[in-house]
Amino acid sequence: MSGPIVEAVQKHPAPEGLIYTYGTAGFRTKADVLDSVLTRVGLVAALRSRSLKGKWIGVMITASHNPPEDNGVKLVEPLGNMLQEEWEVISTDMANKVSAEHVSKFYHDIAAQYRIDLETPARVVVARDTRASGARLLGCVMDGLKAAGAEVKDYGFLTTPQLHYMVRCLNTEDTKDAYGTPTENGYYEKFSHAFKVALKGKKPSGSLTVDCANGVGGPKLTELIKHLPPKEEALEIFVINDNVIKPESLNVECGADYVKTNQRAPPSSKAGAGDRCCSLDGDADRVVYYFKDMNNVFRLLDGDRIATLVASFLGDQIRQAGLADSIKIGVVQTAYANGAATQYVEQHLKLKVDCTPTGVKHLHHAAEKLDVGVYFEANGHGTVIFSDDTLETIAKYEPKSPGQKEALDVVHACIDLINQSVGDALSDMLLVEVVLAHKNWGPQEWLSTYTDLPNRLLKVIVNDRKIFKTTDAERRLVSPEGLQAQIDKEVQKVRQGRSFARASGTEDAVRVYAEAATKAEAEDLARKVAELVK
Ligand code: 16G
Ligand code: ZN
Repeated sequence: MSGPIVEAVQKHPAPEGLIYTYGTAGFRTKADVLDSVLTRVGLVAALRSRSLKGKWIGVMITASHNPPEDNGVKLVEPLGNMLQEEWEVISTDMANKVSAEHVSKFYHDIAAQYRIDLETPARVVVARDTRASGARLLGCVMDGLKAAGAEVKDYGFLTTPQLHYMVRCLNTEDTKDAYGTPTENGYYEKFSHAFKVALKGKKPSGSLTVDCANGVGGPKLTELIKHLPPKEEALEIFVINDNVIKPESLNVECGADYVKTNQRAPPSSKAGAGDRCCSLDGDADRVVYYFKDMNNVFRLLDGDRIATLVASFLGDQIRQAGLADSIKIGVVQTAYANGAATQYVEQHLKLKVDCTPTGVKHLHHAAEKLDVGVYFEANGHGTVIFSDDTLETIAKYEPKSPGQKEALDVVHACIDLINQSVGDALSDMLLVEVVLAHKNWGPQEWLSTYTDLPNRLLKVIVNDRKIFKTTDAERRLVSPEGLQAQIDKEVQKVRQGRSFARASGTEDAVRVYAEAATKAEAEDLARKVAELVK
């Protein structure tokens, strides 16, 4: 067998004995064993586009918060969503075909099975983060795309959410759902304009220090700032950890994952007590806030806090606009959400909470079923999505007073400000700033809304993590048999106890989470459950 596909695949041979999986965030591993995967992903992207009659499909080359020597790739569906599950399986199968002949045969088999006309145009958008391996891996994807005869738009460096934005814009251009102009400038214009309108002349207090994890978010934020209103009128932003010239510094002692995991600010941060700070991750799809309180104690405002802040604000604005009867807000969390956050949403905000398994796609799907779905993982991944019916209700609504109109204007601006295609650290950050400005809050007021239950997260290395099977949004184990009953027994021994164990989707380990009324009880519970899991 020969032909362009066989040739492209032969150029990037698969390492022996490795098995790849398209996991919760695509393929992700050490960059030096990814060449063959990237070429095969190019082929799958072209097939996926053809299966959707030539709609644009996105390919993002990134390993997010992973160390600099890692890399990865994920595919983006036409409206900016994560890849459909069926195609995750196809991607995994394709990545594990070793010989070029098998790859080519599988390519044609999939085309036959899904009745994909290989003459249909295939359109694919690619972008990458700032990792040193990115250029080489881009070449591997390109070889796959070229071999499959796809039309390619290469945007160079983008944040992951910017790539999702481009895909959605390209597929909605010239339709009634047009999302924006598919250029970097279009992105900055859209979000900066919405920010200005949403602020309604209010000025966020103090300044904001943004740690960019030495990743692609740094230069992109610097660009965005050029489009924002001048600092005298709106927000003063200090950009730190934006060194992309030294790719080995990516995510090292900085970034959202470092801050959330270590519960401390990046050592490079010079922010003083009470100064508002936030950290993006390596591809800028995650954000967490934090500050030092008056006693110089580090205080984290994580994804749970962003969700509660935003849900309460949107709830207020929708009520003030007179739309509370027709639009219901819901919050989607995972089992990692702090019990105090869940209680605050249910009992104080009186909103519905759904719990889903870990991973953005699960939260996104659950949020799609709501009028307004506010979804965030505690680690800072998240966004807000508005259903089509809700958008129509809002568009048609005629306010009955100046107060209603004012609130309605804010809701409109928030819809534009929130990246509807995927969680976007830059857009989420601007949204938080808008809410704080409207509430006239600093980080301390935000923190005071509720008190987190002390908690502990442990990573347990086990022989075979696949035996850990869960139910009830990962909150209960069904296998190994009997283990859940033992965990329940330990949970009952502490006050306000809650604990669960689940196999990680990104590492070869089981994660154990525990929370309780006191730090000592939470830590003790986590340790006991970890012992049971071992
Ligand atoms: C991936 C997920 C993230 C999730 C994390 C959990 C996406 C884009 N990313 O990074 O949402 O929190 O996995 O990792 O879905 P774990 O399974 O190792 O705990
Ligand atoms: Zn990320």
